[in-house]
Amino acid sequence: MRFLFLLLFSITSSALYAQNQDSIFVRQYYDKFEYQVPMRDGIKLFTVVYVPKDKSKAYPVLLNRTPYNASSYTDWKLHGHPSDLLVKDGYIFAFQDVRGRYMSEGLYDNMRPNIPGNDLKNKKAIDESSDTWDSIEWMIKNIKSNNGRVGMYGISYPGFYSAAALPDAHPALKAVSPQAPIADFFFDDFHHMGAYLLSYTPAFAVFGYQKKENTRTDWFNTELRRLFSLPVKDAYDFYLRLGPLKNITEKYQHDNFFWQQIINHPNYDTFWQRRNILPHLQNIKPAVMTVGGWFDAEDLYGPLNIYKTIEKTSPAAKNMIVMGPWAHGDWASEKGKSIHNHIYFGDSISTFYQREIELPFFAYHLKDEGNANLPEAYMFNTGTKQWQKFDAWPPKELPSVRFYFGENGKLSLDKSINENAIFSYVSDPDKPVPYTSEIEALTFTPRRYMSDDQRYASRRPDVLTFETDTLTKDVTIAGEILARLKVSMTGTDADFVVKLIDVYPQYHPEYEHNPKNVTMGGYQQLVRAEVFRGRFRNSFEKPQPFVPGQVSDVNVPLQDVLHTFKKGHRIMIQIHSTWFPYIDRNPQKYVDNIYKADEKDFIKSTISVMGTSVIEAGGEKKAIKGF
Ligand code: PG9
Repeated sequence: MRFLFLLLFSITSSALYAQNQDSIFVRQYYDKFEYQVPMRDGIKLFTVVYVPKDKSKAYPVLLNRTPYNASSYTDWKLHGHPSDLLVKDGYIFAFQDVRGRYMSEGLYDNMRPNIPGNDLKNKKAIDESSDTWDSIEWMIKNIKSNNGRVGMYGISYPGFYSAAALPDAHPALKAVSPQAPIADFFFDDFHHMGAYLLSYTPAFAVFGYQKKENTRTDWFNTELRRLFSLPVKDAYDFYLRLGPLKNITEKYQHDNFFWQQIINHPNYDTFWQRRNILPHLQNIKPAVMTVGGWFDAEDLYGPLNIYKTIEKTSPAAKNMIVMGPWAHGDWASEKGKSIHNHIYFGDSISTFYQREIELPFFAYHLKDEGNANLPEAYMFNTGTKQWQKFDAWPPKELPSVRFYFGENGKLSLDKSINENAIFSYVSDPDKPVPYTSEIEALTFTPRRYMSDDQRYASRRPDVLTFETDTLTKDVTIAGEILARLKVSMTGTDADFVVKLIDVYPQYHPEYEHNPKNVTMGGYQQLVRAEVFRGRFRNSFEKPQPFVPGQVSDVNVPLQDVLHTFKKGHRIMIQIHSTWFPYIDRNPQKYVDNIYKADEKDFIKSTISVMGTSVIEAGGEKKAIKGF
């Protein structure tokens, strides 16, 4: 029987899926049900449930809560979840439209604030945790052949809903895997360190309108997807001609409730603070496996900080992290060769993760199968292209590195070169530094740039570029990175983009998997980049202008890395003040609200970075003010 099962699975699993139809395998081995599950306040949440036909045993429930239409999960390939290995292993799969989305009742709220506690009597105190608690309680009682245990998983926004189930979790919730989870929209997705992600603007159509009735199809597909409907092939040109953000409000988003919230809360005020899930991740009981991609342009802050927060608040929790050489959600689908942009990392890395990491995690915690002998941190080194296991992240045993800037673009490791040096550039918002080496159209979200070639930027006069001599031995950076910049300017506001780059030797061979035939000799691979909106240098809640000519501290935290710069390569640091159209342009003249700035507020500014600046890379960074 099992052989037949396997044979059939291998045949059917490669079968072409009829769009929006259950796969042949699912129809063969699962029964499908649809429910409207009642919440404590009477609102009903639409839940699609697949139950194995084999009734000889009980199964755990694997729940995925989503704003992306549970009805469309029937083809099993939206977000690539669940993996075929989990489907073959046998679970009760539940997909639920969160409150206010598609077939579920109620109103939608982005990153709905968590209300601490779980007061079953207070019918008004609802949040994503209480909706999950009520859903689990109902499923355990009403879905036949469940074994009384529930797991959760989800990528991106569904990753947030998994994490949002952790505070005051239902006792049957035993294993949760937030994957590329959003933690806080002021640091994930729509903003990075306070700067608005202009490249996200089309995405507001999906999150800024309430549906009028329960529906299985997108209600924002009509006149609401205004930007999406434009024939724009060059987003840099389109957004530059569009001008200040206030023109987006007037032309495209005047009736979008989420856009109005964004532009009316330009600082990290209680509107955003209440939507941050991190402070609520206390006293966590379920096992947690957070998953992320080192090249995830959407949610990198989320997975790293959800893992670290639980590590600090719940030392007794089984809490682990997996970070692979992936863009957003890539681990859920297998393309054979694992390639990001032009860089080849190996074969079948997603399958390895699904088979050796995700499957054992759920089998152990939900079925008492196997031993889930998984490390605390299962991390892929993007330089050696090998998996590494750590018993802590960031690792304590690896030395950290300090970078200092010198004359003639010199970058030195661990010793200051010239503290009196001053490095200046003219930042012109009318000629912003592109964020990518290629022409990109309008996107739902940008993805490719995270390992992109930086030669287009290093040859610009408004990009400070520092580079080590050729390395005589491997240099590994494992952990957090903090750029402690000392800066001055002629303007009164500025953004700072800091990039860590792996410079390949001239003789580097071409990769066989390089469809665009990019010259890899001398390639400047982006390892990590981050922007910091300088007005928030002392506080994200209370921004401050700069005083022209006065030296100020701007501490720019870059997200973690695990990367070995190989002998024969060089290490490069770039610093600049525009990154377009990935982020909006800082007018560089301080205004209270950049979303309402006028054309006349945009000025050139001569920006200077002092030789006393230093970049600390690897290990754990000391906490900095404002965080
Ligand atoms: N975190 C991703 C996202 C959220 C909102 C807008 C655009 C992208 C995601 O859920 O895919």
